[in-house]
Amino acid sequence: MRIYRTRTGCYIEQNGAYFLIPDVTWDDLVLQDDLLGFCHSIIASSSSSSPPADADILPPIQSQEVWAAGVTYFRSRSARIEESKGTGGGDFYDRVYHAERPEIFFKATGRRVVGHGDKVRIRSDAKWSVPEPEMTLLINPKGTIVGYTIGNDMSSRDIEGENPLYLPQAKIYDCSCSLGPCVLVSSDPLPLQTRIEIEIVRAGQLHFTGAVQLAELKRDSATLASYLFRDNSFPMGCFLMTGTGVVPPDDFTLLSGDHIRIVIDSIGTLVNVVA
Ligand code: DO4
Ligand code: MG
Repeated sequence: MRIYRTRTGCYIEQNGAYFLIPDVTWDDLVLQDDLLGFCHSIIASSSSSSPPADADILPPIQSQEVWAAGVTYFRSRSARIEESKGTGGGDFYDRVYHAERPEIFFKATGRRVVGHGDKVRIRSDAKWSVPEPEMTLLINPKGTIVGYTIGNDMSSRDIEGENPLYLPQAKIYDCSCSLGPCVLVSSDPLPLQTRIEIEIVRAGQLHFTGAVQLAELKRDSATLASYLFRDNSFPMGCFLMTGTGVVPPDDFTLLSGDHIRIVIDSIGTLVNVVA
C-alpha cells in the first residue's frame, strides 16, 4: 500500500484504488504508532475516491529532516576515489566503504525538497553535477522503518572532489533533493532483487541509463537507520537516503532541461526536470 501527500489531502492507494484520509496532515500520518494498521483501518472504514491528479502530488514530506548515507555501493566508492584523486582524497572513501561506521550526512529540510514533476537544480558555481537515484527510508520517531520512497540526491561532483570538507556545499542547496511520488508503507524490507533504474533524457533523446539492484547495497537498511538514531532524536520522523549505486561516466554533467526519471518498481516513478 502507498501513501500520497497532495494538494487535496493525503491518500492511500491499494491495488489501484485510492482512499482520501480525512482531516490528517502528513505529519499526523508519519507520527502514527502503527502506520500500516492505521492505513488498513482507513481502507476498511471508507469508500474509494477518485485518484489525485498528477499535478497535485506534493513531495511526501512536511516537518521531517532528510539525511543521507554515502559510499554504500562499490560504484560510489570508485567514483569518489576518481573525483578526488587529483586533490589528495587519499583512501578516505575506501576506508569508509569497509568501515563498520557508515558515512551519514545531513541532506535537506522539507523546504529544500521537491517532488514528482517539480524542477531540481544544479548549483550555479558547479561544473560537474549528477543525480543520485537512491532508495530512501521513512523512519518514525521510534527509529522504526515504516516506509520506502524514491530519492534523488543531487550532487556537485567537482565541489565534493575538490575537498571532502566541501561535502555540505556539494549536497545541500535549494531544490537539491527530490522525493516521491509516494511512500510504500511496509513493515518488511524491500526484496534484494529490487532494481533502482535511472534514465536521463536530453533534448528528447535517451542520454544516459543505469540500474542497480538492492543486493549490491553493502549495508542493510536497519543498520543505517540505527546509526542515524544513535544519540540523535527525530520527534517528527525522518528520511534516510541509502546511497547511490549508479554514477554516470566522468564526462557526464547534467544540463538545464534534462529530464531525470527514476523507477523503483514497487514504489513508482519519480520524474524531475533540471531547472
Ligand atoms: O561521500 C560522498 C557522498 C556519497 C553519496 O552521496 C552516495 O554514495 O550516494
Ligand atoms: Mg548520495
